[in-house]
Amino acid sequence: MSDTESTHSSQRIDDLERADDGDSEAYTGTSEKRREDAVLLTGRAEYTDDHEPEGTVHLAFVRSEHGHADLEGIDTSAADAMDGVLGAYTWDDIAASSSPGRLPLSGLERDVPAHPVLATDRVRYHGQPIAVVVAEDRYRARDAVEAVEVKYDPLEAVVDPRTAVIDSDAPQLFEDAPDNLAMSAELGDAEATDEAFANADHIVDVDLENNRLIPSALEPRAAIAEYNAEEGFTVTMTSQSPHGHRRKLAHTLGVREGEIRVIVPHVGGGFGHKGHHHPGEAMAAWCARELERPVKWTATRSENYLEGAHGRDHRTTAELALDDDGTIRGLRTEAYACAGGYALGGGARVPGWYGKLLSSQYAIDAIHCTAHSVFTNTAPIHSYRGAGRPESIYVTERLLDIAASELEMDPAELRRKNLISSESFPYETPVGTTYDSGNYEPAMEKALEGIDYESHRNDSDSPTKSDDGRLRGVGIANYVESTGGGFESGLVRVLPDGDVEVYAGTHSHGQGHETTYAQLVADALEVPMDRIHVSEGDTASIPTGTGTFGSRSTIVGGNAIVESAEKVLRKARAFAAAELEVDPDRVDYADGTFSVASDPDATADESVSFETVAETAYGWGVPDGLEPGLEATTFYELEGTAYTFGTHACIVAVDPDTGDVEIERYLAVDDCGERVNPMIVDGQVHGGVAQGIGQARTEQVVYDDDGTLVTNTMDSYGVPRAADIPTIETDETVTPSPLNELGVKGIGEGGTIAAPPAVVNAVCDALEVDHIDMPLTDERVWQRLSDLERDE
Ligand code: MCN
Repeated sequence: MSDTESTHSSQRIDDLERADDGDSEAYTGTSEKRREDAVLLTGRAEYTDDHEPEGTVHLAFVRSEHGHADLEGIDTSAADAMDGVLGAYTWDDIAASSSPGRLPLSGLERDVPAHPVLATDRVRYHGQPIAVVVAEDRYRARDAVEAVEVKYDPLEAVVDPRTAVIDSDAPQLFEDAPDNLAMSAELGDAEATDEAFANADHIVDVDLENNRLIPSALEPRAAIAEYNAEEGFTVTMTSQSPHGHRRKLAHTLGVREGEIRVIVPHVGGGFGHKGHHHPGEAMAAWCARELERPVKWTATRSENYLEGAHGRDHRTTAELALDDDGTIRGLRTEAYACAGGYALGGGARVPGWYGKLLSSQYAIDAIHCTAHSVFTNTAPIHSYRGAGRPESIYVTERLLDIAASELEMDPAELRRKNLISSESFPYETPVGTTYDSGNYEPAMEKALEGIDYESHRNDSDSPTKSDDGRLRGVGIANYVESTGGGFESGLVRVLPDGDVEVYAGTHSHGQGHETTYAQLVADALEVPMDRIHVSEGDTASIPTGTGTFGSRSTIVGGNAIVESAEKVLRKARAFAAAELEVDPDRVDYADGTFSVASDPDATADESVSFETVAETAYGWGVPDGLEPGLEATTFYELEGTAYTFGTHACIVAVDPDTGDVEIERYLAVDDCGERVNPMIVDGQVHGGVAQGIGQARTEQVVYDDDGTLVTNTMDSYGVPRAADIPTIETDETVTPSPLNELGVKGIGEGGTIAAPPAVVNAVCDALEVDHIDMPLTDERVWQRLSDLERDE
């Protein structure tokens, strides 16, 4: 695949359609229209809340009004007595049942209790579930919630992770987690880093906050659970990982995985938080068993905000050591990362991954990173699009700009000087990460040229500086993104008429797997794409799976299904060989037809079609030595991690009177190896960049000192609006990953990683300041400009 022309968001989709020149051109690498979009765009797609089996009743939560409090009593009697209420339950009911009632917890050093589905005797964050009521309809359920009386004894709260550790008077959330530490992780070589700093000509530093975010998927979390003693549980729910949720539900309910079937219909966005296990789905299932009625729970937007896993929330001090000529010698960071009131799954371990990308695209002699994961009276934190990678790249890319200013060097030149050279791959960084492949300079040069960097930076006559009274700035950010990880299952089944079913353990919630996987399998089997039917989202259709997160579906799921297709084709070849009465290695296959290889005397009937082979495979006369059937399942495990990379660049104009920041241009140059569907890749970049701009400009979760969530609606939490997002221009380079046959890497999170530093670097350039913390709201930028004026 070669480099393509830049595309941008306003380009018509028709232009991107696969050129139909009649040749049997591969589907992979072409911008096939997303086949899933017809139902999504015409409102025919079924989401979890659309599913309502007969007899469904509705569950609503009583949630903590305090950030930190002891529970002195819960009275559900008035709610219980209300018309249409079937039951009201508290932790005492869970404790008296066969279910452990605690969400799974992994990898912590401290012996702290896991998140209970309903609070036991203390609440540790605003919105923590305390009780549930189930009623005939959702309105009565909500009314009944109001009738539950909870007596609290409020406690002092702590919401800032650094304060929670270093302030000896800070309230302690758990007895067995002294200083509120969930865990501390260290990466790199402290001694070597100290030495690098001791010998360096310059040291620059920054103290920064990576602002706390709330994933704002269009569809809130929801679950509907059905139960009967014969078949066990069927839980239809919003999930990024159907098999993962089955495993987690089994843990929380105290049943075997085989007793649960998880079905996941269309999902309206996830961004990480639908991969985690929350009390909602567990309580719906628990109540379904208790009441023997289908129980539905659908979060309101505010509930999603109160208790959906949040993201980021790091306080970091970081230092960079350099020589006079700009050679980077060392990098040192200490981060305090919020875990929330409870650790959710492996969420409290996210800061442990954080340091692994601190090297970004640069050859740095020594790095040392300490990261603390800290309990505070806030909603649990887990992975949100990027999960650790945006936090680390932001630190390094901010330090680079601060260093460039200190050394009076051009920020692009400083980056160029320190890039890991293309001959150095695989490259091991000082924090123990091995980058599989990379060629950083061409992507960076493309971005610089594309954004017209030189004229913005150096041409004093350029009209771009301040011809309309606004302050112009240009910012660039290089990034790497770890993608892949773990195993994935992929099943390919050829039906007797030659149609092909594909099942994967991943679950698309906007990424277009139905199209992408069909492209891959159609190419592997050399059959038309419309004969491929892709399914995800039912634990009954495939033994197990891992799920969609970590930008892993294309690289791990894609390779799993392609390997299964190859196995199927090998078997089909054996059937064809028996039919043609030759050895399998004498059988050629092209475009759906098997024929005898290079036999000059071969006649037309010495060929057999894919359909005929499929029919034979399931028919009465299966040739001797062959088992009937034409299907294969692969559990594909990716050895290592594939590192996507790129450079994003933008131009901003800041109004000095109002602080308004307009992003005048944004260009993303990304390299995710081979692209299966370039249009979807562009879409992924657009979405990620929009979220990254949201973090840079408008999004900030605010808790008050008592631990009350202030930003609990879309009115108060700054999800970016369409007008905040500029036209996003995209371009690419292609450096295949050597770790997998397809040469692909993931792309799902690159935008959220690169956009925050690109935008902040541009605004800092415009204002001629070293650093401003995100989000760069108009008010914050205006304030900074006023402070600068006052200091002059
Ligand atoms: N792709 C490709 N070639 C590649 C890599 C990817 O063509 N080399 C295309 C494929 O069409 C694929 C899509 O890009 O379907 C995304 O692939 P991949 O990078 O493998 O990411 P995943 O499918 O595993 O998706 C996960 C990733 C993550 S971690 C988050 S969070 C996220 C994201 O994707 N959440 C999303 N993108 C999202 N997009 C939407 N619309 N909604 C979300 O919630």
